[in-house]
Amino acid sequence: MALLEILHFPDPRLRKIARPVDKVGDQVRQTVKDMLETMYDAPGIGLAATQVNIQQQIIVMDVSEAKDAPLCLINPEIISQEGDEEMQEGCLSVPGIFENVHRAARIIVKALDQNGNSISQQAEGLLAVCIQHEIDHLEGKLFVDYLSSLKRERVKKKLLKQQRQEQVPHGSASQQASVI
Ligand code: GNR
Ligand code: NI
Repeated sequence: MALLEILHFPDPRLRKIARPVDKVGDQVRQTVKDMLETMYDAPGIGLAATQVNIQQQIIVMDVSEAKDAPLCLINPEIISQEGDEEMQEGCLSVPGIFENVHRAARIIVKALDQNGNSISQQAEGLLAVCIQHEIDHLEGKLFVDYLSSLKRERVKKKLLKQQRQEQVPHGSASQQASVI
């Protein structure tokens, strides 16, 4: 088991396109395990392989209250969608930012499960939102792409500032030294 590092916007690696998994073997199953562990630890309700710098079409989710219903979709494909729903979204790759996004209200997604079996999953509500959010990640897309370019630039500035401050935290030895 291993915790994986989650990339943060505007890291260009979040824009890479994931390739389909051609064989669901032990390596893919290990990736799924590590992704679930990373998602629960974060904590988040979903995680796409792109967010942990793996360019394979793998997503994991758990939208249950008790966090006891892990779901994994490999090579997911939305085969039908209807309706429109607006929900406030957040993203582990865009920490601290929450904005409303419109998405299809009900979807049917086709995918492979952890055993390589073909499955078809119907979803609505939070699960439908989450699946669409995760599939976007596999295509190099982030929820901030649905915001106005002005808002997105503000988010980018805020996160870059946060990331600079994490590199040189307040009260660190280097800063204290400069005061003396
Ligand atoms: O943890 C998450 N919460 C969330 C809330 C509303 C809509 C989508 C999400 S997904 C997010 C985890 C994440 O970043 N997945 O890619
Ligand atoms: Ni996300």
